Formats: sequence, structure tokens, C-alpha cells
Amino acid sequence: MENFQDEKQRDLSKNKSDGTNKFLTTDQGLKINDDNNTLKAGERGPSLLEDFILREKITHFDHERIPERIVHARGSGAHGFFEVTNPIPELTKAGFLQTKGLKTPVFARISTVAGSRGSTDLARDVRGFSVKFYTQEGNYDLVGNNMPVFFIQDASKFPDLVHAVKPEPHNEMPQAASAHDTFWDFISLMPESMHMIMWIMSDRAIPRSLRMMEGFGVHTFRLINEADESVFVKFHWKPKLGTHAVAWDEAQKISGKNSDFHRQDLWDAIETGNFPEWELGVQIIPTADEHKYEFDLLDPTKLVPEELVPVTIVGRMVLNKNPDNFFAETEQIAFHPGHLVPGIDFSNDPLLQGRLFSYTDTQLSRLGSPNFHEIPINRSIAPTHNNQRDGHMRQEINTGRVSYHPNSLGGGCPYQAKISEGGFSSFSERIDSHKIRGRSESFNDHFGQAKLFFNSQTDIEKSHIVKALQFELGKVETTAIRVRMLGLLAQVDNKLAEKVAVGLGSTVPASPEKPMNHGVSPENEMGNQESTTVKQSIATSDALTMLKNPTNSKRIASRKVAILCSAGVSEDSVNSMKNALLKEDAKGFIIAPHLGSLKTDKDGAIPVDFSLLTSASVLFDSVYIPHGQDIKVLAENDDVQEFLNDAYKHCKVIAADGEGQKVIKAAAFASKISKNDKGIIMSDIQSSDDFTKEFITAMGKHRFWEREENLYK
Ligand code: HDD
Repeated sequence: MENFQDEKQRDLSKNKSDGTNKFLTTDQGLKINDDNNTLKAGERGPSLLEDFILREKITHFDHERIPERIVHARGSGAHGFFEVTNPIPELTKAGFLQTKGLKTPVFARISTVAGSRGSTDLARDVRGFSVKFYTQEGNYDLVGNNMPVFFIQDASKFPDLVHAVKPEPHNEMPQAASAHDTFWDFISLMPESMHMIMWIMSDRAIPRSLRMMEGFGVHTFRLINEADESVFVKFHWKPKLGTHAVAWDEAQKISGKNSDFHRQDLWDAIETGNFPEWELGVQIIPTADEHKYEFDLLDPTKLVPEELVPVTIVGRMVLNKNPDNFFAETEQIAFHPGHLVPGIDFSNDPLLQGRLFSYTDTQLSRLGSPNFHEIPINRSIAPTHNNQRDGHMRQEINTGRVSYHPNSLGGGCPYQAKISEGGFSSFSERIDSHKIRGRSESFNDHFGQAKLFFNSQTDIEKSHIVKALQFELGKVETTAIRVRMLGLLAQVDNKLAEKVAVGLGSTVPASPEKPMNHGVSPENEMGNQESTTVKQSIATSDALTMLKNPTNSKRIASRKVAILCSAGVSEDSVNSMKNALLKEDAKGFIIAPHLGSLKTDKDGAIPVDFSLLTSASVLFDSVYIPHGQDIKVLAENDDVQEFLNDAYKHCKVIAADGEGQKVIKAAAFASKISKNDKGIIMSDIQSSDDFTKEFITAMGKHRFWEREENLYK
């Protein structure tokens, strides 16, 4: 079968440049003889304006920055491919979904939303999940998030939402955080955001890794087949490694220890051959079922529960190559939900409709020209011919006299494609209605799915939502905003509101202030509708919890284990653990009071990966303390104690064998360890298979959240 997997790489290679074994030159190709000194009037004299080499170098440097994205400024990207595993030609004529085994090159960019380009990866935030498919029929962009719903229902509120969450305009604080007054002021007046608030206050907002997140197209789209029949579709990305999160306290500490934590994790995974992988799934809703559900398919604050419409897997995406140049690829890539291929179309979701304007528009200010499609990472691998011309930085040299259609001088070329020749045609949906600036009543249920989400969570997850809300609203200075939020939360779940109120030292208002629906002023009659709560046809959905999610993986591939060692460490213990981990594609790292190497019990030496100074427990998934002769050094070391305390607090697996157990026993939490805590593993027998097996099984559980205090009851 013809395979296009490498076609984008071949296309990009035309623009790659490597200076190895080459002369240094100016941009004009002139060889440079001295790159260290400006041209001066005498050795100690002033520099000369005529120094064109200096001028070129400094001028280019002065203009190196472009505006960062207004949202999703911080992101990490990678190349890969999409492979069809289960073709769906009966549903769509999209070429890249037709044939089993067909591979299409992709570039994926995963981002946070609120922070600047240099902000921390571990902000509590939605993660953008954008994939550009370089198909034979042109670029198709699926520009989604790691949460299946959105804050608002109408694109006209997007600038307001973003202004509210970004650092406050008077003092530019706080960076990459929603825990401040303007965000919660806006939210407390926008009941439609309550479903999304449940998601963003859940642990989905603090992923362990970008490779361990689900992705969603969010909106309802359409698929169209050869016979011009259409179905509605929701897109899902399911991660092979399952969906996992860190603890909130941990996230904040990671932000200090390594604010590139997610970027590094993605980069390292690809460099070491642990290629991130997701399955692409679709939920198909026949057109006849458009009005079958208690929610409106066009409302982006609603999801379609997997229990009502199962997800069918159609393919898989593997990310297998890091970019060669961050700016050229990850920064200059321009996504757009309106980059479509035949066989896929929009729905009338008013948020999606607004997006269709915004993305090209923003590239014009960010990338500076309508020719941004010519930038190598954005260039389609399908040939492009049209009558668009000129503009800043035009690369293509269009030949001939003709730049209009219809024409006779150019023989009518480039000519339009018939639908049978692959020409795109929009789905011919019949629309017969009045022009209205307003919203459908079917969008008024703002609490039904917020309740469904909350009720679907395990007690552990519920308690994390309570703590997240206590944290976020605790940072809000205006009491009235907190109280208004408690009023809204009470409409999701009374107990939830009461628990949050305890942390705020507040009470849930008896008759909560009812914000106007959509935050509109009462004089607008169309928008002045009350929020409602519609009973959902299912009470709970396991697909919505991370801990009970049926697709959650127990695999520990690419997980990192801190092996805390001191001199005299047992070689057998270290090696048996390291080897057992390697078999699972996980890795152990030696951490010791100093860098260099450690003398072992067999008079050998093991290299140290990190010193206690350059590492921290929050950068690892679990901790192991092997048997060793000089273990006292670790038991009495404050950094080791802090390391272990954090690992315990963040509910990680902690294990020790032989003398290593003494270090756990010396820890401040030692007296608190419950007999039922399967995440603390101690063994008198050194380097036994049973011990390493137990350790790996425990790591597969990811975390032992039951260890936490004040669990939701
Ligand atoms: Fe957006 C970027 C996802 C609503 C306007 N958006 C952007 C990116 C993602 C999303 C993943 C980063 C793309 C990249 O990596 O370059 N946006 C979403 C989702 C939404 C959504 C899932 C709702 C379901 N967005 C949305 C609305 C508007 C925008 C309603 C405006 C009306 N989004 C933009 C933008 C950005 C953007 C301003 C900034 C950078 C860019 O487009 O290229 O145009």
C-alpha cells in the first residue's frame, strides 16, 4: 500500500540547514572572517556605521521575537503519524480514514491555555490538544482540549473569558493561574461554566504527563460519506498509558523544581523510544437522533456520555520524532478548526462558528502575513494552486499572466474540482429561521451535566475537587465573589458547596444570588432566561472518572524511580530493581548525597545520576531505598527526609529492602503508615523477585490516594 508517513519529513527537509563543516557567512552568502570584533576607527576608536556585518547581525537579533499566542502560548510539539486501524468509509469520505493501515503524517502540539510562553507546565489549566494531519487532500486540523466541554456556549464571550483568566491588567498577576478575583468574578456570573468548572477543578487539570491525557474535539462535528449522507460525530483521543494526574501540592512544587516538567517528559519519552500513543475514537450520532438527548448536541458545555453513545476506535496516533527547531515547528505551526478535508464538516455550535473566524485572524497578527501557510510546518503536502497573490514574505513564485477566475488566457486554470474529483462541498443542511441575536432554550441546562460529572467521581476525586475549590476561591480577595460561587456550587451539589465553605470559613448562602443566564443584562429580553437543571438519563458515568475509567492503564512504561543510595549500597539490590524496571520500560535513577560515583558493597562503583541537591521527589513516580552498609547517612539526612515526606504526602510507592528499611522507619510519617497501605513495601530479603514484582504492581496503581487525610465522606 502507498504510504505517506514520511512525506511531511521529506517536505520539511527542503528547508533544513546544517552548518556543520561549513563557513560562517552573512545572510547574503558572504564568508565572514571575524565574527568577534566590530569595525572600528582604530583599535580603541568608535565603531563605524559602515560595518554591515554588525548591522545585519544586530538587526536580525532585534527582530527575533514574534507575538506569543493570545491563548495556548506555552506548548510542546512533536511529529508522528496517524494510522487507520478501523476504516469508516460508510460514514465519511475523508481519504485519511478510508484504508486500514494507511499512515498520514501529523504534528501535534499540546499546550496550557492561560500562561505565557515561559510559564510553568504544571499550572492548573486546560491542556490544548491540537493535531495537524498532513493528508493527501490537504491539511486537516483537529484543535481540541484534554477536557470534552468548554466554559462558554457562545464565541462572543471568549475574549471576556480570556481577559478574566489572564493575569489581571493593572498589575500583570498572577501568571498561569486561575486562582484570582477576575476569573472567579466572571465565572460566578456565568452559570453555563459550571460543568467545565467541575472538570478544571478535578485532577484532569494537572496531568502527570502530556502522554497520559485524553483529548477531545469538544464540539459536535459532521461526517459525510460519498452518498452525501451525514452523521454527527464527537472525536476522542485515548492515551495508551491511561489518564493520570499528580497531586496539587506536587504540581506546585514541580513548578519550582522543573517548570519544563511536561515538555521534558515528552521530549525524553520520544528520544528514548517510548513513543507516546493515543487511539482516535468517534462517537457517532445519527442525524435522526439530533434531538433525542436531554442536552443539545450544539451546546459545547455538554458531552455525550459514553454510556449513551460508545466510542468506536478508528485509528492510532504515534508521536515518534521531536522537532529539529522549536521556533520553526512548535512555535510557527498555525492550527485552525476550519482546516477541513472532504468528508468532515462543522456543526452549528455557536462556539465553533466563532472559532472559524478567530484562528486565521490571530495568525495574521502572530505570524505577520497571509502567507503563513507557506511556512514549512504549515505547508500542505497536497499541491496548492489558486489566485491568491503577493503579501509580506511571499515565497511562491507564481508564473503566468493570470491570477483570477474565470479566465480564458490561462485556459481556465487552476480549475475547480468536481465533488467526484475531490472538490470540497459543505453539507447541504436546510436552514429556515429568523435572524436572532440570542440563544436556544435548549442551552439553559447549566447544572445537569455538572452534577453528572461530580456524581461520577470517586470519593478521592471528589475530595480533590473540594480542595481545589478551597485553594482557588481561597485566593479570591472579594468576599462577595466567593459567596456567589458557593451559591452556584450548591446547585451542583449541596455537600460539595458546604465542604468548600468550611475551607473558606464561610457559609453557603440560603438563597443564592441568581446571576442572569449568560451573564447578560436584564434589558436584553432574548438572553434573559433562567438556568435550569435537567435530570440526566444516566446517574453516573465511569468514563468521566480518572480512577475508574475503564481504559486506564496499569503500565509503568517510561515511569521514573528514584533510587536513594549512600556508599556501601548493595549492588545486587540496585541491579535487580533496575533490571526489573527496564523489563517494564521504566527506569531507575541513582540519587546520592553527591554526584560522581558511589562505592558499592562489592567494592565496585555505580555512577550517580542526580545529587539530592539537583533532584526532588516530585520529579519521580516512586522511591526505592536499597540495602546498604552506610544507611545512617541517609536516615539522618534532612534532604532525604524531605524527599520521602513528599513522596508519602503525594501518595507514591515507597519501598526499601534490607537496611534500607531503616530510612523509612526514621521518617516523620513512619508512625502513620497504615497496615493496609500497599504503597509502602518493605522486605527483609534483599533483591528478591517477589519484592520487585510487588513494587512494580504497586506502581501500576499510580498513586495510593487513600493515604490522604480528610477524604470526602
Ligand atoms: Fe481556541 C488557540 C482549543 C475556543 C480562539 N485553541 C487554541 C489552541 C487550542 C485551542 C488547542 C492552541 C493551538 C496551537 O497549539 O497552536 N479553543 C480550543 C477549544 C475551544 C476553543 C477546544 C473550545 C471548544 N478558541 C476558542 C474560541 C475562540 C478561540 C471560542 C475565539 C472565538 N484559540 C483561539 C485563538 C488561538 C486559539 C485566539 C490562539 C492561538 C491560535 O489560535 O492559533 O485564535
